[in-house]
Amino acid sequence: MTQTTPTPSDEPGDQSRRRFLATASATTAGAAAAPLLAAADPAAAAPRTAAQPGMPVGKSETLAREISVDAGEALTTNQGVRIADDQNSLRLGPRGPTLLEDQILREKITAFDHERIPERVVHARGAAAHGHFQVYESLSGLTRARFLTDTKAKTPVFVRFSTVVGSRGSADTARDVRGFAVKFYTDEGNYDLVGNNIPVFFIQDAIKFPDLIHAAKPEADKEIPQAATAHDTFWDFISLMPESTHMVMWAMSDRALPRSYRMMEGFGVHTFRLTNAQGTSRLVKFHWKPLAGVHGLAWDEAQKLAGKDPDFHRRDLAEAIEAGHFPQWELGLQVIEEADAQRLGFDLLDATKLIPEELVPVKPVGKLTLNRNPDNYFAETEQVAFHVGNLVPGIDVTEDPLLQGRLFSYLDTQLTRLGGPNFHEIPINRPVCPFHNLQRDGFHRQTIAKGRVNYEPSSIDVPPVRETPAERGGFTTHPLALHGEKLRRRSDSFADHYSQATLFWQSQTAVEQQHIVEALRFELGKVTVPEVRQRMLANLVNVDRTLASRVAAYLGTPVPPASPRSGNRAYSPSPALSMIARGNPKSAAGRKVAVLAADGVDAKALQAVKSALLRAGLAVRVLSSRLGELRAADGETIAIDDLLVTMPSVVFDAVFVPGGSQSIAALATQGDAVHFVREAFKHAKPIAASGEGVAFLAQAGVLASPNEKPAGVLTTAGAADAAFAAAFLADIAVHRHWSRANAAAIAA
Ligand code: HDE
Repeated sequence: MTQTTPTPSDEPGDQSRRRFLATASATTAGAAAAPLLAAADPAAAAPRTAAQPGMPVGKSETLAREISVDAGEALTTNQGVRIADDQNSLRLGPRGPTLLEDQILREKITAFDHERIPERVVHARGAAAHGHFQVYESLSGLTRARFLTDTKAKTPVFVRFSTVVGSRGSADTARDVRGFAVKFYTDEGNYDLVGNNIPVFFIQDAIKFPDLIHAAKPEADKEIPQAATAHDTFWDFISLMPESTHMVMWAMSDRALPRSYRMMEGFGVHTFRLTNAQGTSRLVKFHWKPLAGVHGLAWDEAQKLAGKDPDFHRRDLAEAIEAGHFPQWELGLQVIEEADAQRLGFDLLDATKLIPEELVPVKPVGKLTLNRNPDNYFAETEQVAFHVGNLVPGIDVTEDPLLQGRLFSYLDTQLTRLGGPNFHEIPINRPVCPFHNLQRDGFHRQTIAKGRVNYEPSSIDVPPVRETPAERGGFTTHPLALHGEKLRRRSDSFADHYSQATLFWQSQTAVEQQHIVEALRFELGKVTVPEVRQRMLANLVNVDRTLASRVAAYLGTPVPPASPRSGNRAYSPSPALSMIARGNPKSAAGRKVAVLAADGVDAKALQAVKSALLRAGLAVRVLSSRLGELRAADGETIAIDDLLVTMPSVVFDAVFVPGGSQSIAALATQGDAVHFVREAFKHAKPIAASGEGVAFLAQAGVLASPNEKPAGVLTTAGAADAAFAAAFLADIAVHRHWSRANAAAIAA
């Protein structure tokens, strides 16, 4: 081994370093912490950085050591032994080889080597939060689940949102389905509602799930592309699986580009069963309706966000909770008597079908509030284990062949992902009610079970473990008479693959239809195999001929004849399926607004709008070309929150440009500022400008002239007063002003 020449050190030596450390510990938090440590253990009061007795302190130690102070908890090994030196491994002489004997180094490196656990095979990238759920009125007529019957119960929950296809390090804003998994820690055990933000699924039978995911994930030879469905293998599979067409329509809509986890619906997807104390069973579909409304991003924006802020959704969730803007959803139920299920005209066991809300209304039954961010991503968000089989008495499954496969899959995957059968003992997965059984041992067992009896029945166990009859709260499966041959066959009632895809298409507004066409243009435009494109177009003809011809026009190909189909049920359009037509609460709370400013800004205008927005529960950031403070036209100083270059327009919902001739003259010379408003305009975002700010919008090409009034662009030559701020808030509540005629022509 070649020895390197020691770096000449300009350090004055060990003595002065010790003096530095002594001063640091006396003048920093260490001074306050020392008595506490001393009270617990006099030995702990010694500076943590002091060398072990007999161990010389080297001359080239790291800065980390120099700035460490004698505060906080003692650093120890996993055996609780205090560590005197966490900067140097043990070696033979200061320049000699490291000794294998160094148990501290080995323990630390070994732990590090094993930090990663297998990521989820799907839904690998997620973000989560804690909160609670409370039912509005007792649902005892429907279910005996206590968290749905006891109106006083504030059931703790942990909710994990996710993308499906991308790996753990992929971007949040990929075009994808979002997972919406809720763990209810009820006093009768954990109940998991493991849903998505799209109410139907791509496939009908679990046996096709590995194929679907293989096709959607990066292609097997080059592992390209990451977190994207726009590639040959996905569309090859989809084009050959007509049952996927309905969900594909959703995935091509703005539902697959949520503005925020806080602004998307959730669905249990499958039909489940609710059973009451009398044993009556009814079929149910679960919905989550966000109180902040359902809103999406523009596709161009989503792609740019993937580079500029790949953590956009997880940051948004964490920041909203930190700011006290707690995300909330209502739990909604669509309840169907078993006898009525036959009359719907489709099969409720088919996960590619939804029940239009106009046919069976969604009844709001309770509220979910997320109010606490996790303390540790790995311990909570990564280690949480959801399972559709985590059921409580009063909620049961149906024979949906997709759901049946899931009942096997979740526990199975978690055995590997979490390293053995005891992951229910990990704090985030533990029930909050007592749990006790005769399962024993295995990797990572935490519980120390007492006594010699680990079987049942037993006459020597005092008190013995016992079952709980249904009437006292034990879980029972709803009894069902099922008859049939053993076979591999799909029910004929699952055969209609297009009627609900047509329903979805026809329920969208013109703008939303255009976005679907553009999404298909992008996705199929990335497909390199012409036959796959043709097959997809032939399927789209079955959805709607105009849709197929609009996509075909972009692909430069004639519309092929329709692919074969079976079944054709007519539906009336369902406004509830449209993000726009369904209507949204007229509130701008929880949105994020940028203010563009430079020295000489009109402070009055800036402050008037800013304080009105803050009062309405929005986040406001003042952006400039540098950090520090701005000197306003009237001499006031205004704190700058962020640099223009670090916070581009895509991370905001709206932008305000206050006047002030010097400020506007400066902004006009800054490409970042000009690009900011052009891009916000292109993405249909609300824009407001006052005074000289109006001319800036015209210079940037957002307005053809200062007098033009495109949708969602609010201007005033006069004062930015309370009425102006109120009008801006109303524009923000609309979210996006898609009707802007010339937005697509804007180069940004
Ligand atoms: Fe999942 N799914 N899934 N899935 N799923 C997983 O479980 C699976 C399906 C959903 O935040 C995995 O622990 C099969 C539908 C969510 O931790 C795995 C089938 C719906 C999450 C699995 C489906 C979902 C998962 C991966 C077809 C909406 C993330 C790691 C039969 C109702 C949960 C894990 C979290 C995760 C299997 C279909 C939702 C492999 C076999 C339909 C939200 O077990």
